[in-house]
Amino acid sequence: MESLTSEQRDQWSTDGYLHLRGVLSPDEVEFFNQELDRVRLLPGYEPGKAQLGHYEWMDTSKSTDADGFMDRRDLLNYGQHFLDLIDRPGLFDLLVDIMGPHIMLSMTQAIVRPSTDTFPGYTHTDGGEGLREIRVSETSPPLAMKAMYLLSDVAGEDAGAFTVFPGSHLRTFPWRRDEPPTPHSPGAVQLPGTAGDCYLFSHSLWHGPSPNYSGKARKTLLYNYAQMFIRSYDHEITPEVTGQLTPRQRRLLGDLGYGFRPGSYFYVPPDQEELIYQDNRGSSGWTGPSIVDQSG
Ligand SMILES: O=C(O)CCC(=O)C(=O)O
Repeated sequence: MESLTSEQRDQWSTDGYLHLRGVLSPDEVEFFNQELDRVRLLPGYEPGKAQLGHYEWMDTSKSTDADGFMDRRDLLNYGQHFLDLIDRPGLFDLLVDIMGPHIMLSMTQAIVRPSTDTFPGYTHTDGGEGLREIRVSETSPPLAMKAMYLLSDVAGEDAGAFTVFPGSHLRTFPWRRDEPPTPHSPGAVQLPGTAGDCYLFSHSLWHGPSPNYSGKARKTLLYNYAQMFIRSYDHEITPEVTGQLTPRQRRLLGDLGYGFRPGSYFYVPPDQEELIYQDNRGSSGWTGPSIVDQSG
């Protein structure tokens, strides 16, 4: 399997994120952009009137504006190509190099951030207030992290950039509920990017979208991973998707190879490392080039 270069390892440890360039090919970027336009018209989990961070099953068939806001969860049933991204060759190797092999997929999400002057951006850690207070050391694998695939070019200030506070995953961050940090608070870095790039970042890193005044929507796909004992925030594997998954993908979705028993996930199954480290290239249908060219 591929592993981080020493430069990438240093950046991950110090900054809490990596910017990988050209992970998706231009054809794949176009394809996934069209997929997001298609998925938007299908019912699915979207934010509604539920508590912050909770999603409701919505009939979205009337939301035809392809550049309007979308925050869709549970992508795996929308097609094989969403399954294939679970352990994208090349990228997944780096993820395992960062997290170790005892992991599972914890969430999938597609976000469209429209150009608008009504959204000021949003800055947070993932995993909520709990994980915000837990900062593993720079020599430890993270408890949880995200791969965020950029499907749009992002250039300039306040164009919907992924915005980070480098190193904030390691230190006490001065946040107040009544005056939360913003994409313009001291230390914020708006990351420009090209469609096809992927950002890897720790859940403990303060981050979020900048406002988007660019005149065009910014689209992304997000795949989250967690140490297996943390488990998934999404649904269990559904009958529709199980048949199309490789053994490694099944394991990443929480199939331990036996029926659940109290204590399952406490220890990983004995074949965990064998499954995670195996090269699935042939079986996932992947035919593209291997990545990775990373720069800060
Ligand atoms: O939309 C973005 O730029 C960031 C998304 C985000 O903050 C998240 O996935 O936690």
